[in-house]
Amino acid sequence: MAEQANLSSTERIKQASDSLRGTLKESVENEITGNLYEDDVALVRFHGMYIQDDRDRREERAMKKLERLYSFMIRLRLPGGVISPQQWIDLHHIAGEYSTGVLKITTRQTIQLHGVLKSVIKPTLKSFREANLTTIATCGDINRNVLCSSHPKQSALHEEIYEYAKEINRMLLPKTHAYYEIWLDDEKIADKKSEEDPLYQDRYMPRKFKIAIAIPPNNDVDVYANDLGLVAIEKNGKLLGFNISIGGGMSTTHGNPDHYARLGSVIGFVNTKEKLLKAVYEILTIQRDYGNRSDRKVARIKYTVDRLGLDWWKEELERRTGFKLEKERPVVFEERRDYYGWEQNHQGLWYYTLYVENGRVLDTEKLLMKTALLEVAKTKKVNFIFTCNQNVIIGDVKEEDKPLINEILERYHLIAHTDSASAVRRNAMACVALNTCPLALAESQRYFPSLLSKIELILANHGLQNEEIIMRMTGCPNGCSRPYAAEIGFVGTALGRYNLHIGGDRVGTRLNKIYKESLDEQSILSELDYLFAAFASERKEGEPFGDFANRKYFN
Ligand code: SRM
Ligand code: SF4
Repeated sequence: MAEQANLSSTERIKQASDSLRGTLKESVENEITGNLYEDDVALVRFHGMYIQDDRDRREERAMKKLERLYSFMIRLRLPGGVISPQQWIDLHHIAGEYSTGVLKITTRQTIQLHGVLKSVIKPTLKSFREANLTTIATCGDINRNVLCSSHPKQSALHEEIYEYAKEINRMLLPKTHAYYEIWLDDEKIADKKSEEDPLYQDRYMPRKFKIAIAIPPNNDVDVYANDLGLVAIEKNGKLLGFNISIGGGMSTTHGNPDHYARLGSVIGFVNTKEKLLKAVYEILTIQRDYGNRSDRKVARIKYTVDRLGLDWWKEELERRTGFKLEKERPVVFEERRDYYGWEQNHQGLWYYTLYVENGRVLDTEKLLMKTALLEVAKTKKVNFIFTCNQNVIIGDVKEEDKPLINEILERYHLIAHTDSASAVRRNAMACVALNTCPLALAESQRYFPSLLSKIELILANHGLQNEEIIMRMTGCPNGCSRPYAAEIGFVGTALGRYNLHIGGDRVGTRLNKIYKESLDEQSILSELDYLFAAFASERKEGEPFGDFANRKYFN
């Protein structure tokens, strides 16, 4: 078992928290500050929230001797990223009433609201409950939102696999009633026994835990970037089972090779639902028992996997489940993207994938995206599916309803907006970073669009404007837009400076490497100019940029 001495302070906070209650009730009622008591900052995450402050206003507030402008980011739990039209309508209004109003689609297929003041957390969460939505355990040391391939076009199995995502999600929820008591004013449950949590016990996981299910040939969920990845294996439309991978994770630390990004290692295959659920559960218990609880920087499963070895993991898993994993089945991923525009699925239903720049659904002078999507939702003839590329699919549209939905999308120029986005822009992602993320070293979502405009010109100069190169940016090395799994990654090191990574493959099965460090914009553009010139003249027939870069610069 993991060393129990030198527990990190977070471990002690969790253990002493009375099943994640801590002093959250008092913290929230304290009107003197917009912040929480220190220990509650860690605990509130288990309830789906982060305390943040407006970093753009720090200096001004400090000059006026005011405390930072605190507010909360709140994240929904939506396995597979699906919501109903009524839930969209509710979400639209909740966001408008209690947050900045922006519906932020995340890289893990869900929605975040920003700027929620402490005084309105409870009304926000109560409104979510009325909308049958929850934020439970979307953050914290626990299993997060379970991702599921969002493309109905790909497979008749999609619905079946989506049910797996929901079931895994349910199985790994915490047992505590704290959420209901603190935020929703439910009665305190007298029977403490009902809160006993054999999985999470009193200290939960050593660190966050992430699961994704991919349906080949599309790896839109970036399955190997997850602590636990499941790849559905089918034959002639029939589900045979799942390959299981462990040990994926993106975060690094600048200048510290002990903190690294890693893709998941495939450890085997299971052929029944019962075995799958058992294996998933026990992988969590192994990580719970052996993950590092002293140093949070090396507490993710990727480090436990490398420390103990894959053979040890397989044996331990076999011991806990009582069965052996079968040999993994061959898998071919051919792409990792969203299918923009209209697509029809095997049942004849229609799906419109809308391009949403960096996942931000809002109204601007140029584009009333939020208003348009509200009108779409009000037809009640669609469902919404969020993708892991920060887009939204307007889905399950019947043939006879398609003209109505299409007319709204046309009228609000959303079709033109999607069609006119360049090949690189459609494949690009940036994390949130400034002004809300406390960990940001550089800009990301506020800057990437303008950098992309300059990159588009360089690509066009080399005749590469139609290349679907996957580019991702983050404002720090934590990797929230999975930049290390991109063909080109920009990782913030300081304001206006980024490490340039190249050489990841198109489908998310090879990480990129650092090519140049801490470049400013001018240097980024001239390096890319040089790289694209070489790519245009030296690439092999059909070779994607990432493969070319890996072959030329790292082999
Ligand atoms: Fe992330 C922390 C935003 C996906 C790795 N991430 C944060 C925080 C909460 C900052 C903080 O700890 O205070 C960011 C909030 C910014 C804000 O203002 O909203 C944040 N992460 C995001 C989102 C919203 C980025 C986005 O633009 O979509 C994504 C929300 C996903 C979700 O719905 O749950 C998001 N974060 C990811 C991913 C991608 C993924 O999971 O596929 C990663 C890399 C994969 C991984 O986990 O290894 C990721 N976020 C991190 C880390 C590094 C974890 C580590 O192993 O060290 C942190 C920092 C931490 O946990 O200490 C972090
Ligand atoms: Fe914040 Fe860093 Fe994540 Fe970007 S990658 S949202 S800057 S933690």
